Amino acid sequence: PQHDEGGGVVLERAPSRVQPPPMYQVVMLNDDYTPMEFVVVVLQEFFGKDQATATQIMQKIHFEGKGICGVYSRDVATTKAAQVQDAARQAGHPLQCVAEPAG
Ligand code: TYC
Repeated sequence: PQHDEGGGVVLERAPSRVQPPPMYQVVMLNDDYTPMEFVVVVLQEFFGKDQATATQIMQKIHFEGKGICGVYSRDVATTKAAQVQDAARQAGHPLQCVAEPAG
């Protein structure tokens, strides 16, 4: 609080020292064995994509080798990558999913 000429109190906001958390992208890698339909379902169930968007992302991964499924805080990104790999192993697929610093 600072006092102005008239003796009143002027409240000024201090510059915020709070920084947004560093973001991590969840990247899925292509392979020759995981069914396309499994990848589309994963993108819907774990990353909240609609069917059309999930299909586009799956095709990008299939043709370009990898693709970004979503961008999150580090905790959320690493958890999602682990959950996807768990689901893939349970289903017997070699799908690889990793979290890495975004940007
Ligand atoms: N290449 C796989 C196939 O032809 C499909 C696929 C897409 C696999 C994306 C993994 O992250 C992936 N069945």
